[in-house]
Amino acid sequence: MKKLKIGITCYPTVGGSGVIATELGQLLAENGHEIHFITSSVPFRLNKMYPNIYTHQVEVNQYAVFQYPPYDIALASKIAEVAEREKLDVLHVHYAIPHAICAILGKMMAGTRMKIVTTLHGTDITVLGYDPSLVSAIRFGIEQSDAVTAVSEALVRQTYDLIRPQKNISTVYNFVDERVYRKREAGHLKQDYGISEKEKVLIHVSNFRAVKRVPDVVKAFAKVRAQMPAKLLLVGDGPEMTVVSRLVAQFGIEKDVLFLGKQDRLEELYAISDLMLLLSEKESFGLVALEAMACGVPCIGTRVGGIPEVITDGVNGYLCALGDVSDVARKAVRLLEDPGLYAAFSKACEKTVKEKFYSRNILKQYEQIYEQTVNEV
Ligand code: GMT
Repeated sequence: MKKLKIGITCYPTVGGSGVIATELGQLLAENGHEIHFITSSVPFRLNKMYPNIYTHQVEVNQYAVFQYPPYDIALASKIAEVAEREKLDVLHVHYAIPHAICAILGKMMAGTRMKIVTTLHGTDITVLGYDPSLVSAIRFGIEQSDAVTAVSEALVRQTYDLIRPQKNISTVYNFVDERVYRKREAGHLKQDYGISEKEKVLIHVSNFRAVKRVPDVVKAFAKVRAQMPAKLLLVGDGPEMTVVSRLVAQFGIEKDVLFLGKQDRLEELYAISDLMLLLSEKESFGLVALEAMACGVPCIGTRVGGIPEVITDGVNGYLCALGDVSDVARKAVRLLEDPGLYAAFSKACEKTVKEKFYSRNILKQYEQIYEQTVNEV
């Protein structure tokens, strides 16, 4: 395939959409494409030097006349500047609002033939899609993009239901870098955290927003803890943290719940974990579940959004109804008490990642989409 000049816009701070955009940029660069990140800061997962990756920072100035800083206009202007100067073939924007709109505006300002690919990640549809003041803008962004993808079949369906765009949306699943997320020796970390060998380790990773239902994670864990020695690792931070820490105190399980805050090297935490809990009420994909599975850690998730496309119930993990913490605990104990069943699930997790979400295959799908749009008149 012809090597392309590809711009990438995403939210560069913590979050699954930013992670996918950055990992994709790195894989594309390794495949010989020239990558230009156009973002408000350097993406947090961009931690290796590539001679063919460039970053362009969007500067948002605050003037007294503005009630709100004009990020959208600044981004569109930066897109126009980079598209024109670097002669970008494609701009791939992650998250519809405002990125798809800014891409369209930037392209018009630059007057180039650059193609726009938009990837929908989840809350840009499942939360913002309920806001009547945004629906037309989201629909416009989707319909004016040259190609649109979503990270699960469920998200494609929800987009048609909520936004009703006249546009083909294809599913391109998320992926992980298998060189980082793989089964590895735990080393001393479990001991360093003061967790004994006989204790099982459950893990939850999120941005602690209400949709993640972290209180359900704590409730399910309390039930597991009543039946076996176990610890819960809570990784991440966000608005629900106060509620969650109060609940932990209320259950009297402070000694067994470790609040680790935001962490970079998740693969090391998965190496000491036995089970991931993802009990969200909205989840278009659940990238953290895939990361854990790539490390051989099965996941219990809610039967919500795209989670059932990642977890196959009874094969590589379990699915439960939203809020049914008793069922979560029952299934967790069943899995953790049966070494044969656990080994089979853990192996199935690795197989799923290699077969259904293999990064090279996902990369190829994006490359085909770019090539197709570039060749369209
Ligand atoms: O989970 C979040 O709240 C962050 C959000 C984001 O925009 O980064 O994550 C969304 O995109 C991820 C990457 O595609 C998906 O794995 C998450 O499931 C999705 N979150 C939701 O749908 C709530």
